Amino acid sequence: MRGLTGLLYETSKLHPVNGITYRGKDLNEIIKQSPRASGGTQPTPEGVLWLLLTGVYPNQEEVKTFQEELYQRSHLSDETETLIRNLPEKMHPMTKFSIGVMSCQPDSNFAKAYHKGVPKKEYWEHTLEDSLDICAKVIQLAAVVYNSTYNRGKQLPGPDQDLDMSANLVQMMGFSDKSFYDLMRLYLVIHADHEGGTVSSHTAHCVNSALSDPYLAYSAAMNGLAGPLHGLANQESLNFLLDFEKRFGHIWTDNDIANYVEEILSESRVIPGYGHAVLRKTDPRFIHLLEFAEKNIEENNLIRLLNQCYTVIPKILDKHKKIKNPWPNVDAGSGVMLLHYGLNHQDFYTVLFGVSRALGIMSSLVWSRAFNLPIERPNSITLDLLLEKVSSGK
Ligand code: CMX
Repeated sequence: MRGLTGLLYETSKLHPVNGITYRGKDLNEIIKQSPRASGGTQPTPEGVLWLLLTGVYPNQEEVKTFQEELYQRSHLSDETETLIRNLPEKMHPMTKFSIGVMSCQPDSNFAKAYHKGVPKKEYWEHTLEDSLDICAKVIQLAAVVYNSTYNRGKQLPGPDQDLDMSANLVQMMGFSDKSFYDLMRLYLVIHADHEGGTVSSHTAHCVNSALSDPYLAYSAAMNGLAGPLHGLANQESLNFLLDFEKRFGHIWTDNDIANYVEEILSESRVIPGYGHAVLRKTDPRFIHLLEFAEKNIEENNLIRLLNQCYTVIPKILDKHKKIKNPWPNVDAGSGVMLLHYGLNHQDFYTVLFGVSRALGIMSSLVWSRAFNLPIERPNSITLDLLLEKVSSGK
């Protein structure tokens, strides 16, 4: 279905060269114009959620009230916390996260309203309630998943209502560097949405089109995001760099990178963090991360390697004609930044992607219900019928 337009998706649009726009605004503009947290250098996810939902930027007063509102909605039940804490330690954090979302589903406002028989034209209001709850709760869910997996037994701060979502998440996971708050703000803002055809957004759209409530839709989306060709690529990309570092240490050449890449390609494996189904140029989100690193992170071997890979790898991939986009996507760089601040559990990275993607997916579901979009049901065909059609030329 590559290139086939078949979805109405209100909140964002991806341009093959210029990258993503949220409500018609590109990331450069959003990063400049969206309200900042006090003392921070980056826009807050709360402001971007407002933008995705309404199409306009909130002012400082509105974003403050919205932050308070989301804080009030962020509480997790004891049952959910206990359930996550009791999941097997070895279970992947994305699986725990998805289960955590499902365990909140009995609180779905939409499901209750539907079973009471509210009229169709009110569906969007109940979807909005659930969507705001989910965007608020994922911060706490992510922190509980992280702490119950990697910080067992440690006393850590609870949520602080004076902090924005990003700072709260970082603090609840046991980090206190203010520059990490800013990285998390940038991270949550740039991963929030990538139009409707991504595996995660499309899955949510499809599941919700059956009037499954937003919890069911979002959890399903997270199971798609957990795939290595989609959101898991961020952990794979860091592993790719760390494996290189293990082999070559801190002294390496462009040729070493080229040989390493060719070796992976010869085993029919992909180079994580490179390529894209729609983008045909470097992902602007990757550039934003590099710019953040340039301003805030002292150069180290991994940053040097990341930058040099950006010079060497596209030239190699470009020689493999089947690869339509040799340029890096957002997942190529995010792991190096997170590692710099001490977040060294790669398995957790996709959960952060999922937290961010809640903002776009949830805003979009509200609009899908407001537009009263129908159940999604494309046609399919069997191989025999397909062969028949091809041979008859019809
Ligand atoms: N390394 C090696 N081969 C690659 C490649 C890469 N980075 N990118 C594409 N290819 C290959 C594909 O596997 C495909 O090979 P086959 O025909 O043998 O199956 C061929 O090139 C054509 O693919 P394409 O049309 O260029 O790309 P697709 O739209 O099929 O796939 C994507 C897009 C992202 C899945 C692919 O580029 C990829 O696997 N990249 C690495 C994983 C990654 O970074 N994913 C994250 C994407 C962003 C996100 O969703 O988070």
